[in-house]
Amino acid sequence: MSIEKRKKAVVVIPTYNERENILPLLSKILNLTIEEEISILVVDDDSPDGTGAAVSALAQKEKNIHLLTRKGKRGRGTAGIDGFIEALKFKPDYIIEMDADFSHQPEQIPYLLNEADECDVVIGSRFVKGGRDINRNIGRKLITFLVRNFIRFYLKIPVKDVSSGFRCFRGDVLEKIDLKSLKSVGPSIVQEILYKTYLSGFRIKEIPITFKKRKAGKTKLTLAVLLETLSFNWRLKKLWRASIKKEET
Ligand SMILES: Nc1nc2c(ncn2[C@@H]2O[C@H](COP(=O)(O)OP(=O)(O)OP(=O)(O)O)[C@@H](O)[C@H]2O)c(=O)[nH]1
Ligand SMILES: [Mg+2]
Repeated sequence: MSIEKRKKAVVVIPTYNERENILPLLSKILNLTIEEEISILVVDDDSPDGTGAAVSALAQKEKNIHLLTRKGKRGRGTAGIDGFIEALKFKPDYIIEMDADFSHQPEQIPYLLNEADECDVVIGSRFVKGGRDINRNIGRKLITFLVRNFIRFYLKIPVKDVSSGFRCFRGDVLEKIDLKSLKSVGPSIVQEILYKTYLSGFRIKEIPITFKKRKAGKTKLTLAVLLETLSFNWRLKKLWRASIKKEET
């Protein structure tokens, strides 16, 4: 009788001051009933509120919890890149990324994994049929609407939710896109990876998710971060179109 090996999934969660959210979130993920063997990698930028210390204490007891602490290197973008590079060392079949603040529902991780054999990247989307964006104020919804349409039509990515940070990649996709070459420091990393995977010809699928307002703690999205994200997206077209064409010749 042959015993089939369980596939491996690593969930990468960037954190900065998420002390109130992180332990309940980790517990929910660990208690999911799924076929895959799941590990969680928290990428914490030495949060002053002790997020890293809380995760570190749990990691002593739970072998599937891992912590990457970065000192003096703030940024959602570089945290994502470093997290993916570290996650690839686990030789995973799948890598999932999600926020720590319960905007992304841990119960929906199995839906992402279910689709991951049919394509290369599965995006948890608010804007396909069945997707929802609830409890957020009208101002945030308006910003999301404007940013998403600007990026979608400017970069011409045929994806409805280009700023979704709840996604599942097949491990080999992230091996192939050369993570070290990515340039984003802030949240534009979400679009930079999406754009690069799209230009590289990977198959992308969107499935509906429910996105909610953060449960506790404060947003890190300031006006400065928003403007930096927009200006970086403006540069993305030149940056990656040119370099991918060069690789092909
Ligand atoms: N490691 C690290 N994580 C970060 C940094 N900035 C944000 N994050 C994390 O990235 C995720 C998304 O950040 P949020 O502040 O929730 O940004 P947002 O989702 O656009 O805004 P809100 O949900 O309204 O707060 C969260 O898990 C944050 O803790 C950072 O500089 N370093
Ligand atoms: Mg959030």
